[in-house]
Amino acid sequence: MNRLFLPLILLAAGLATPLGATDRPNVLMIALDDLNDWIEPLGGHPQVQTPHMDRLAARGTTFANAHCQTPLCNSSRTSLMTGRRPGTTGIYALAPWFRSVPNLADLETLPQTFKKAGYRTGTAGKIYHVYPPEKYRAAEFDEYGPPNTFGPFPEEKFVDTPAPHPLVDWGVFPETDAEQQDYIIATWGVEKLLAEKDQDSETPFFYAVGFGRPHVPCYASQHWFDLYPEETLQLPPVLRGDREDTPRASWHLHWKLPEPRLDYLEADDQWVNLVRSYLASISFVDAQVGRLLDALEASGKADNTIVVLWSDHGWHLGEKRITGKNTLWDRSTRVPLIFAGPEIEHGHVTSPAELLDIYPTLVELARLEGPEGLEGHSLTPQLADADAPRPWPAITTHNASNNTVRTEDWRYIRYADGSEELYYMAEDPHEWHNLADDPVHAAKKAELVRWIPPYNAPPAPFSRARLLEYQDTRVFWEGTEILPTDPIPEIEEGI
Ligand SMILES: [Ca+2]
Ligand SMILES: [Ca+2]
Repeated sequence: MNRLFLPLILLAAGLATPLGATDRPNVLMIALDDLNDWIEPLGGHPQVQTPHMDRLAARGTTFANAHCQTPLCNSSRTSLMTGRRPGTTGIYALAPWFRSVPNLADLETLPQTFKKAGYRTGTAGKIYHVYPPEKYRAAEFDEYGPPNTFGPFPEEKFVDTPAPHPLVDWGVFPETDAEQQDYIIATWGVEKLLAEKDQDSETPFFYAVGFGRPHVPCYASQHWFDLYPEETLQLPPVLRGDREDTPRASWHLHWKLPEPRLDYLEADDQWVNLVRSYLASISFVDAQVGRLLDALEASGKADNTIVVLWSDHGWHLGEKRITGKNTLWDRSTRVPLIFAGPEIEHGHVTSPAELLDIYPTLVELARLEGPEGLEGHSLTPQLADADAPRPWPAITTHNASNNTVRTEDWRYIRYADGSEELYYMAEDPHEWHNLADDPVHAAKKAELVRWIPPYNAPPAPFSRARLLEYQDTRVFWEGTEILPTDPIPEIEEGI
């Protein structure tokens, strides 16, 4: 019998027996921030160079149709770490920290499940949006390394973007990789892994290392820019007038952002520079992933360590006339998701997967018992056989009642005001042609509508930053009403 299916049967029979502590696999979780599908295993950009994520994919399973549950840092990470949908918790925005919300305060999280089972847990960098407030910190992980800072920063911003946000910047900086906070974060991981070599511990480890790149500022040293010569750089494909068939509600999701619109990038001749800087940042952070993988191999523990690599959501670089996240299209929802390690075959899965699935998958691989109420589905069938059937689509929510359903070939979006989009991804991978009003596709639309969550919780108390609320027919962006006649910022009102 395939060992993988044994625990399923045991679980089904209610007889799950945890493995002995020493038999359990270790876990190395690697998180990227704002990394879209521009990695070699996903082919989102034809020129991107990510040899280390590629080598991880070469010994594991890549989920090529994986999607975040919400395209924003805090909410996506809260969903992944609690195993709950944003529409269940009401965490949609950049704040609050979920434990400050009374009905969420006691949720068991992914590291807690492992900690409870006797794992040694540690983290560095960006796993949650920021490190938990001091009083909650010890309950999440045993040990904390250096935090994410997105630094270092030059004395002045390089690019004069319309919103003077200090993080929204890009260019060649600093002089050496070793100055970057992500390098320092990786070093912590390297040291922890190398120490495992001489560690005679009877308990396995759960280490979570989260990088800040390629989230803005897209700073990387010159040698990473040299990988992407300006003269041959390919810009992402953009259809002029693409937004003419998307409803106004699609603009509400990213009404006013620190990230600039494509109009600005073109007017200020920054499009090539941003794309190049984003690619350079990706290759830099890929090298930090490589340092962790090298250390894992040197530790002698690679054969008994599950590696899972993910990004919290994607990022637009001009597509649909914007940069940044905060959309329900593939550019914003599609993410890298790669598993490697014991009981994981080499595979490329094209059926949908969700970041929400990471929690139940790791729990099952480690033969642990997760808490009640996890909303994802274990991916172990696909880790054993990439073609294993999967009946569920990927669902992404951005602020209450804006939901999208992604299957292998289709995407359906329904916004809070009832307006819709429908794309045949198999033939229209850039989501250029909205078919929602085409009667030819009425039956397909009806089939997809059934997956839209029937209820999205209202925003949790203290929600703020990137918060969109509908009150009857009135619309509020970060607390300020959007009137039906208001010009779309930086689009209809000029830059
Ligand atoms: Ca993010
Ligand atoms: Ca269009």
